[in-house]
Amino acid sequence: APAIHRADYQAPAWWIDTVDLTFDLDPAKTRVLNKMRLRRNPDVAAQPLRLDGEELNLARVMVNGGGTSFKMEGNQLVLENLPEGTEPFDLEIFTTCAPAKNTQLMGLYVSQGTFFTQCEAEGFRRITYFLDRPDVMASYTVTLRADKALYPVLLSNGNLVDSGAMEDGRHFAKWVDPHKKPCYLFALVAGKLVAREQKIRSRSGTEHLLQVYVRPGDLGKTEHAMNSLMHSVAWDEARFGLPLDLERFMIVATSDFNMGAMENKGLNIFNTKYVLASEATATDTDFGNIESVVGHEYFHNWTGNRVTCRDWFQLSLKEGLTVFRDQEFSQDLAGSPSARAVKRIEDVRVLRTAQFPEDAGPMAHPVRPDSYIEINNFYTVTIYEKGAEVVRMMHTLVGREGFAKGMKLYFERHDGQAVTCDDFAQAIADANPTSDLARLLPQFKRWYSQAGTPRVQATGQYDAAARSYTLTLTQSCAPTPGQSTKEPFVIPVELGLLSASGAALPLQMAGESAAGAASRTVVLTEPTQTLTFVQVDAEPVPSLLRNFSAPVVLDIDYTDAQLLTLLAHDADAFNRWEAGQRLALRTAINAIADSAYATSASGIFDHQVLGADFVEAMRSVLRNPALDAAFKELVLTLPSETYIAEQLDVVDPQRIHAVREAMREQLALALQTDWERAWEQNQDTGGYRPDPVSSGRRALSGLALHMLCIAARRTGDVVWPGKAYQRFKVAANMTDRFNALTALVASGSELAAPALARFHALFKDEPLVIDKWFALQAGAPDRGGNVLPAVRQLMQHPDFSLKNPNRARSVIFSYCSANPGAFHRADAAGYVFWSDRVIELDAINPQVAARLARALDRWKKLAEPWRSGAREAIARVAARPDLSNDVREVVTRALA
Ligand code: B3K
Ligand code: ZN
Repeated sequence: APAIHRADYQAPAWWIDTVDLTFDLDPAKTRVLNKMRLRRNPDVAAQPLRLDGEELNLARVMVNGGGTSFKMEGNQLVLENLPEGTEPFDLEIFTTCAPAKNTQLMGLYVSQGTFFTQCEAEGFRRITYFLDRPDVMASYTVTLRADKALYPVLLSNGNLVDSGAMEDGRHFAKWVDPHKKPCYLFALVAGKLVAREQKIRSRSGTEHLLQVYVRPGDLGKTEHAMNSLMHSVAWDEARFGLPLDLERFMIVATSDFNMGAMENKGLNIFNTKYVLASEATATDTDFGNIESVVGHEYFHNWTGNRVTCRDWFQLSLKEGLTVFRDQEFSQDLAGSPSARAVKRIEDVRVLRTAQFPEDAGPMAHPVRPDSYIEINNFYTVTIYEKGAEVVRMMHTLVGREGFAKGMKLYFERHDGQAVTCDDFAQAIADANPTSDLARLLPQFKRWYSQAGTPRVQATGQYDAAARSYTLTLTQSCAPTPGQSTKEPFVIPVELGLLSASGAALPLQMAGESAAGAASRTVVLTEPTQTLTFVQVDAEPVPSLLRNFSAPVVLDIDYTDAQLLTLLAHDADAFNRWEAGQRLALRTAINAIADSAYATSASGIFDHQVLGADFVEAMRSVLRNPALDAAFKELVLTLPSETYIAEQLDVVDPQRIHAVREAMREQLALALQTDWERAWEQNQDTGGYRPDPVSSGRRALSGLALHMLCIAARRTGDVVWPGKAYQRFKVAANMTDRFNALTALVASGSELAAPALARFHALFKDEPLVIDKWFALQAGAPDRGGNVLPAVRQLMQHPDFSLKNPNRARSVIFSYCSANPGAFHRADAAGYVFWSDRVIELDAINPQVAARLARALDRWKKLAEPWRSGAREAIARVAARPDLSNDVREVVTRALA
């Protein structure tokens, strides 16, 4: 397939004003009658009407009630003899499709006997012929007809205006959406479902009905999703003045879904993973994810639906902004400054372990890409998470109030329109005319056009005689595919200075008459900038990029002593955590590179590499009564193998794994009594609540138990594995139960096998829990190459199915994308397995296959023999003549 270029954008030659769809739903053959009112766009040169369609059987085309000539060109239905002039006319198209055969889960499909749709990005064309592009916005009327016994619930976007019985046991429902929308926001659902309902009243006094639809047995697991939805509605109104604009807002859960959820107007469709939760079946992380995904989809109602994207290159217009909004929502709900910092650290961890590698690999692309072959490949961490960081920087540059004003102006200007990232940035800047953003807007927008992660190098120079401290900050950005040189970015750097003993120093810069606050934001715009601080009594410790104020890599040569000062004293919680991560990362990198540290023949790295200072600093954090448990858990967790690998030019995944495991074991042994205390002090009292404080306590006690089981493996202790097994058996909630199970599995305890068997027996009727059971085993630490055979075994398990995306992800992705120590085998068997699965999945579901294909993105960094093995496996996939566009694009770019 040819690449599509952003620069080639042209407005549509035709507008579709109204769409009246009638569905006769049948799994084998669904009939779709599509009556549209169209007119020529007078601003565009006359041309034939080209409607997109895929895997449709065309039965009839009529114009103004009569026959018409048409032809097919590839997947397009082309009509040349349409009425002249700009008067609207009627076009009627009758097609059929086969939802039961739809394994791609795009368009109309059947999941467990219920009909669902997924139209973003280009799934509507699999339902009917249409102008399947987001800048064509129409008013929809939808009539659903189906067997009443099999499909008692019939849902579509908007308001239910009519319903009733038909002959032969069938019934119908008619829905009218009061808002114009692009077709990617169309949805229908039909099946046996039940709903939790909640009436709410908005600030302005209007009543709304909220509904969460699930399969009958799941109603008891919908309370948290409903609470999250109510919080979302209230938050958007309170923080941005954006009310719910529908009488009825529905969420429907399905267990067969390609991603997390979808923001269809008034009818969000969700993966069950992001709806269903009970304390017995869902972890604290699941509860947190449900809150943020429910929020995310709800917030799209304004950022995405009321104002949508002009074309798919603008995807981050809605996704980056909506991720920023859901991150702020979760922080606001978390409440305390410490809980906010924990959420920020978690978000940055995702950015740095997933987006930074993407930005440095073959799929690197700007937040607003210039071209793509398959748009589904561009629902990426760059569009979403880096896009959110770009919005966050705007927020930093104009301030919280200024940003709210900017949002207001954005909706005043663009409500009901399909617009661009430029339009958004312009609105935020125009609402804040004296801000740095307004002053620097063209340069700021390089964040949209230039790919790659900028690096900021910082060096400090203290002049004792002048009592001044000079900080030199130099930015650079490596080439990315198609972009060999980069212009400087606008980089907000929030910073402060600490005395050697950790006191916050008031900041006074050269030329200023008095000292100001102890933290401020400096905006970098030049390749190199120098900042001079005066009235500084002794060499300070700089704390830079506080709260991760820009998505960059900060290179700075801290001494260990400086990092220990920051870890113990920085006023910024993010940088306290960051200092601990830098210390651990430095130790890991040195140990990996040091040939004096050999690994044994069986791959064990048996050396003490953590220094006493680091161990004692970790002990102080663990013992510090002023710190929250959630924060301690983050500080005591070593940087991931993926993050360590990103810091290296040549990657030996086995050595990284072995070194990190050794560091963990050392930390487990050296802090044994403190882990015991952390375990004891953070036991649950009272009922389960997934709030930040109690979930933080569970996270820390879970880590402690894990560390105690790791220590036990070395000391031969049987008490802690026994306690873990006991906890596993009696735990009152899934978080504690799963943490205990993880500790047994990850420490290689003999009790792991009986615990896994028991866990399966307990939860055999809970698919989302069985996903965890699969994922834990496929993600287990490798012992002598045992994980790959175990994964092959898991694929033979009666509960395994490649067709269910959650299940495929729980086994195959957990192994290929989340278990580097087991996946990167010297004999390349992991890579061969990967290539087989990519090919196999591609025939079923190209979107899921293309995600899996990304697992080897960073193959060029691998040392031999991994590098050659990986290249061969990718080439093996690429050699297939019958690949989808999705997988073809990924492997072609990987080999380029
Ligand atoms: N907008 C959808 C993602 C659709 C992905 C299509 N391949 C979910 C979201 O971001 O909210
Ligand atoms: Zn989204």
